[in-house]
Amino acid sequence: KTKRMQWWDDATFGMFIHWGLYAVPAGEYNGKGGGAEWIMETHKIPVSEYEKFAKQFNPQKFNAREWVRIAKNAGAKYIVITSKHHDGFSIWDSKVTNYDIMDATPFKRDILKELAEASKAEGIQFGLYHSIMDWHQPDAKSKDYRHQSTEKPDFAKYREEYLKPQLAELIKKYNPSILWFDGEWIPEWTEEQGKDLYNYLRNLKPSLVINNRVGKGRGGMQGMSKYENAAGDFGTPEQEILKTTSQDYWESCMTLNKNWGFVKNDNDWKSAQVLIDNLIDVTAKGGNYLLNVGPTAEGLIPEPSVERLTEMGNWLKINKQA
Ligand code: FUL
Repeated sequence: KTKRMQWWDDATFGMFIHWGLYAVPAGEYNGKGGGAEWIMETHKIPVSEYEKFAKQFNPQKFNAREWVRIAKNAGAKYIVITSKHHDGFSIWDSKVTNYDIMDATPFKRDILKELAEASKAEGIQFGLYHSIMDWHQPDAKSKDYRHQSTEKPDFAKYREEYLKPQLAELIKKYNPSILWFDGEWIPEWTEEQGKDLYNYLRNLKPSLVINNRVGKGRGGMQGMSKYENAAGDFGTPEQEILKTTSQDYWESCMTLNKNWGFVKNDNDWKSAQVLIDNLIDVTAKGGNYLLNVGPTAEGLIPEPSVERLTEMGNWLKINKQA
């Protein structure tokens, strides 16, 4: 166990936020259901069509301070928000692309700046989820997801001239405590590239905490390293909790209903009791619990999510854990 990881290890509970253009279709395209943050792929929506959601993204009810307070009130010690999901859209003022919140939407407010400032003010650690896979950048097109175009992608160019500059920008502008990678399973990405990226980022900010999906080390949804010295600081079991205690750092990420991104018809909420039991289970086994909310295109965290998070916070307060 290292000093750098101490705060993260102690934190135990975090709030995940999946928010982007996919909140506009909200799980339905051309009258057909299916897909949340994956909707672009699920319905094979062409890039030029998907881009149109940007013009409709105008979340006037977004209040960064409110969101951070919801996390804090739940007893969460950190938040992790999607700076860029697989759809490739950047929810901050990026100088590397025009496919971002300032240039492509009527909203024109830097979401990450507002959230980073609110987190700092409320004493909450700020983290960013960033997808390596990118369905929008022509050079990033993976051979596993190339139905949408006939271009000849140059993945190394994307990595060096787009992915890395964006990450450097994020570190410089918003000083995140955590970088949470994903979309590493595409064949173009290798463990070696993961290690290189990990070192590059730690060099820019030595105290950074980075998940294991920066490399190819995770073994399935259980998310723990499948080999020695895999890149990254912690394992990422998804929608499940380890069966036994582990000495390795790990964090179980989970949805409150069925989906990560907002889906208007998803009312399949876990009960507060189940969520509290999960938190106890994870904590007892030495892990962290990263519980997800999927805000709406208006900028609101759905009420059923807020209710459950509030109940968790109340339980933690009664038990003097928060
Ligand atoms: C997965 C992604 O593909 C999902 O969209 C989500 O972000 C989840 C946390 O990780 O691998």
